Amino acid sequence: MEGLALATMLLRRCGFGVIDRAAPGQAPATIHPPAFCISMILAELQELHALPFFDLLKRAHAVHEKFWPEGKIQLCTLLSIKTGGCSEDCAYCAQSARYKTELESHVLLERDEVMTHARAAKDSGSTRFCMGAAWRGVRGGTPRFEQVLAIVRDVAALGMEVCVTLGELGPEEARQLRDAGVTAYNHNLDTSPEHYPNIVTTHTYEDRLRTIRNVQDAGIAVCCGGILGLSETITDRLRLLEIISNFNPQPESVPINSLMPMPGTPLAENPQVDPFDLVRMIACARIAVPAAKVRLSAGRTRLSDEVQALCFYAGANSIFYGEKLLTTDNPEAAKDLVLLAKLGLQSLLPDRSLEAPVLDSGLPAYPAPGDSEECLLGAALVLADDV
Ligand code: SAM
Ligand code: DTB
Ligand code: SF4
Repeated sequence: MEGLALATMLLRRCGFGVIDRAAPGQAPATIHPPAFCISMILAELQELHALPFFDLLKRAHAVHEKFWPEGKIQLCTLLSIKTGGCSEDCAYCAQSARYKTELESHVLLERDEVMTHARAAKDSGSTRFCMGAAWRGVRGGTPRFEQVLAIVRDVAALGMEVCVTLGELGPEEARQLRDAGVTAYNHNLDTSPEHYPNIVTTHTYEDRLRTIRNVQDAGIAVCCGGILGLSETITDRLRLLEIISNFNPQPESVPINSLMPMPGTPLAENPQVDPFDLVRMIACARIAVPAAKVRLSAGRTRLSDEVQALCFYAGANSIFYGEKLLTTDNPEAAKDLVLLAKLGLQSLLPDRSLEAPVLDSGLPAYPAPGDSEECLLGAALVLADDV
């Protein structure tokens, strides 16, 4: 890492913001109460992750109590507005056109159909409506992007928070989405930069970071997280958190997905992640990005109520709610309501005025401002492959 970048990371502290530094290559001697940390480096995260389970949980819960109202969980509903036929080769994804999966593809849904789902989500108590499209990215001026903008305007008018995940975006597309009423843009980094090329070869980590920068610049809240179970190491998981923790501005939410193994994809036979490792990841995310909502995302159908309760204690304060994710199953809404009631948890109210986290102007933006022309070119090159 460049000296300046490292110095920046070390400086990005708030509150009592000081860490006892050890010699290069060694873990710091002490970590001050993590609630005061705004950005973290790998060594700190490794030290946290290695703590005895309950010590880590206690630390994470203390951070949670400082930053978030106790007992509130955000309920988000997902809808796949364009399914399958994607040009990309993400090894976990059933929507890639490169794998022979059992998925039924569909073109971009009509506005009315999306609105029926959005109203139902609102009526069921969901406060955020997240729309996903199996595209490498979108380009302004195309009919399908115009259709997405029209859908966003209508959903926003319902008073729900509106999140979209459409793949790669240029600066202009990001601005148009913001003007249409998008409150958050989901773009996951999924794993470490080191492991990413083992999972995806059709776009790069840099491409992902550039889109995130464009979203930040447009003043849209960034939702950025990852997936556990991609044959990654613990270091890969913590590198992901290190990078997200050093975003400037930091993300508004961090989804932690567990791989849903999809028949036909290269990762179809990957084993389930140890639930204790999932809880540890949630706890580290809570400490690394204290002001972000940490979303316990894909994979809840394979978790017991007790493990989910541990995740909430460790700092998860958002879930996908409703029986479907994009293409896979999620717990029944009624089952989730019973669980939340048992735990005394209530729904977090929607915040349509959701202000994107602001840039700390005393420090460099991160991801670094990219070359927007390159970004648009990148999108234009491959969009034609999506069906
Ligand atoms: N195409 C866009 C993109 O890649 O950003 C948006 C849709 S993509 C399906 C959104 C996210 O869903 C991925 O980044 C990944 O984190 C998650 N995801 C996809 N398939 C998954 C699976 N089988 N298990 C867990 N998470 C998955
Ligand atoms: C995120 O991090 N998880 C959601 C949402 N963002 C778009 C997607 C999960 C997808 C799980 C697999 C599927 O349903 O296809
Ligand atoms: Fe799936 Fe998104 Fe990758 Fe396409 S870009 S294969 S939809 S994760």
